[in-house]
Amino acid sequence: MQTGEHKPPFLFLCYNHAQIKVQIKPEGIQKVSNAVLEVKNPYLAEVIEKTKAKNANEPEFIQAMEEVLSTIEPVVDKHKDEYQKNALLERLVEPERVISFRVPWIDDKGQVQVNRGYRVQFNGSIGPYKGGLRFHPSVNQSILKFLGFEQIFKNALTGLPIGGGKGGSDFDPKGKSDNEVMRFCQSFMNELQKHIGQDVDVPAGDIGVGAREIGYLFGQYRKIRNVYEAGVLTGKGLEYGGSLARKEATGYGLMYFMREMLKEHKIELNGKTAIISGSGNVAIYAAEKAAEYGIKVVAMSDSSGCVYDKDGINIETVKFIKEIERGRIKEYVEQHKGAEYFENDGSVPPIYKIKADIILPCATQNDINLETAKILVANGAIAVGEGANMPTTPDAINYFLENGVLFAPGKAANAGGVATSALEMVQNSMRFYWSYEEVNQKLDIIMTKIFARCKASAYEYGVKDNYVAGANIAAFRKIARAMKAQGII
Ligand code: NDP
Ligand code: 2IT
Repeated sequence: MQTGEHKPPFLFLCYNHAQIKVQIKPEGIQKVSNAVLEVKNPYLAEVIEKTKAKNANEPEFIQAMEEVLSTIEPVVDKHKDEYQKNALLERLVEPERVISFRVPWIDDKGQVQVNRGYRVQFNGSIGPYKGGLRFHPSVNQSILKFLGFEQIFKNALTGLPIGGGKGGSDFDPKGKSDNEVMRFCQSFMNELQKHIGQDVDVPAGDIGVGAREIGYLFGQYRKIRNVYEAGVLTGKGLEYGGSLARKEATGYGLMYFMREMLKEHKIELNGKTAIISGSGNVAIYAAEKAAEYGIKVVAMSDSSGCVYDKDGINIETVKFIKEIERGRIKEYVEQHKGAEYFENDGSVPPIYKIKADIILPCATQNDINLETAKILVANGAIAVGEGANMPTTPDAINYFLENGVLFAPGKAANAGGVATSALEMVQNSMRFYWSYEEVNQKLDIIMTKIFARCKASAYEYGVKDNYVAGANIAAFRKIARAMKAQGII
């Protein structure tokens, strides 16, 4: 990997609006081992093949499973007989429980609507199932199984006692009134409450689920169960059991991880440029912390398009549009006349054609494919930090690693959100609150340690600087030990 400040020479302009320059490959960058590797261990190869066959209609789950399993081969090599005898990998890829249920609700016109709700309780070996709820029309079992699977490893990396789970619905909160959202959340909780509890399973937010939805869900849980069990959900409002700094935690945590990773490679954050896909909870607070570190965030997006502001995105404007008005990112240009808006056209999202040093995908899965990765590398990207879950396809990750781009995998880099959720649970159990500074400092320490774990495991297993493998190995070793200790269950 490179040492010293990264100052690549630039060749030519290639994108009309954004002064994009193509970079000559800097000296000193060496090839890093790939993220998704060809597996030689026969037991591991067999588990991967059988899992693919058994879940053939779940492409996102297969993608997440294959990435993890292919990178833990050196650990499996060491423990092959033990894992095989106990079917440890076969048990790891099978959720402990998948719950799917009907969610009927009445819209503002009096019409009954029906959505499908889910909770995937994937692995509870190191603590109560923990993970967000996603409300988005694309939600299906494959997506929630990939998210639940990722969550097992992410939660293990935090060092806190939380197992892995995920849930959600194909309900689309966009364009719905507050009352419709409330009625949906109440109906969703009517069923979900049978399966959760502060020591059982603790949901939180994700795409489409923020403070408003958590409030309605918590209210219905309290009404049905007649108990003030604050720790049953996280991401709550500050008035009723929420934690200071939870809202900021995923985005800030991402930047703490990036700070550590770039420091390791002797690269200054100050003075760099960044693009951040998405403009939701994770993107907004990643942008805020990036600006604090002296990084100029030049573009942000939503699912319709992106805004480019060469002077740096004004994050207060984005917060107002997104958090207060629930509007679209294109409204940004009405308030910042120098800024430009580019609509998606179905090919490479326009945000990824804008030149920047640091790339922070904070929207959704499989946002950056190989074609996009090639553009980003050609435009001189130094580092990618996944604020979203699995925003980069495996071939794109490999391309980044092969081209010396530092890569921070989501399950490590975006773990600050769930880690702070666990800190919210701690405060709920104590019936006491920490100050903003206390929570934020704990978050910083947790993210710093996560980076150290990824680095140490990558080094120990001969894949130095490959933090994808490092994160998977560090997390897997802990989960494997916990599963083994608890017998065949
Ligand atoms: P929000 O709902 O707050 O924001 C989501 C953002 O991503 C919006 O800008 C949205 O645009 C965009 N987006 C969503 N779906 C798509 C899509 N299919 N194509 C393009 N853009 C899309 O969610 P979060 O910020 O909470 O979550 C963002 C990512 O971070 C997700 O991958 C989530 O799993 C992950 N994450 C979240 C954590 C948290 O604490 N919230 C913790 C760790 C990871 P639009 O409004 O147009 O839909
Ligand atoms: O993907 C994630 O880690 C989250 N959406 C946060 C989960 C949580 O329980 O806070």
